[in-house]
Amino acid sequence: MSAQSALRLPTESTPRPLVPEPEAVPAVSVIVPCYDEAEGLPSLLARLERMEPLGWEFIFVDDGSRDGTFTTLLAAARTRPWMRVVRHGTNLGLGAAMRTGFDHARAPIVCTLDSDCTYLPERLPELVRLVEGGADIATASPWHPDCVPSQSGRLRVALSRAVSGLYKLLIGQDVHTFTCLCRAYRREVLQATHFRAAGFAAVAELMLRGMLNGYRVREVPMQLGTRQFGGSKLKIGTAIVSHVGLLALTAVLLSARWARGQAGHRA
Ligand SMILES: Nc1nc2c(ncn2[C@@H]2O[C@H](COP(=O)(O)OP(=O)(O)O)[C@@H](O)[C@H]2O)c(=O)[nH]1
Ligand SMILES: [Mg+2]
Repeated sequence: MSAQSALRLPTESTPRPLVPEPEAVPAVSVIVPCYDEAEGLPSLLARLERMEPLGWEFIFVDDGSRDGTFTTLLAAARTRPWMRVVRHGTNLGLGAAMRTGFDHARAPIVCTLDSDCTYLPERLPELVRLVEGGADIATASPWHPDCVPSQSGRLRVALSRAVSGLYKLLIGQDVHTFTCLCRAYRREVLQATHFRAAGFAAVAELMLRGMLNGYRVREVPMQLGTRQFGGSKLKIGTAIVSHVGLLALTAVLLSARWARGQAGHRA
């Protein structure tokens, strides 16, 4: 891509990288989905700047933000070679942004990170180490029994906790948090695990489908912090409907697997 085309602002909804790709493949790609996060970006970027010695790449997916998110990201990327910026022309949702980010990730380990610093970016290396040590997926886990309770909004926390409890019950594995975006994945997991949800439910769907494919999940107890800038983009009603659908889908997939097992025994 020429420098000129790399800096032209896109108008269409097809995402494309806006910063030329450096040659070397990094050890870790971190996908940071952003929607109307202009207020908090300077603080996030200052923290990520201090992680530069790790040599990781950070791919920001701006999802049709209506504030200054995209221009802030573009301006920052001009002087930060570790940053790449991709944009959806319109808001397509968190799940769509994750898929776009994964399509652009080049490293053998791929992380996702909230842009609002409610999980400390500095703790990502703990998740990466678990994947390097053999885990397929490593997730921050605010609902782990060893974790300090969160001080965040009560309804938001109760919903996320309850949903994770139901997924745990259904899937029958000792994993406590299914809804946390702060994760690390072995690249192959993402290549083999397709998820369809467009919005927030994609985070749980990817984990559940991965587990149903037999991938091993490890958790790091990590406290969910309080948002310092802007507001949550989660719409509680939409999230409940999506999770009910996903619970039903998981039950169907588990029954189908059980039926296949029974047929295998009889054959
Ligand atoms: N790309 C993209 N990111 C989103 C969207 N909605 C939320 N996010 C990002 O996903 C992360 C979590 O969202 P947030 O609003 O903090 O949800 P909460 O932590 O569940 O309250 C943040 O980095 C948001 O900017 C979206 O529609 N598209
Ligand atoms: Mg948040």
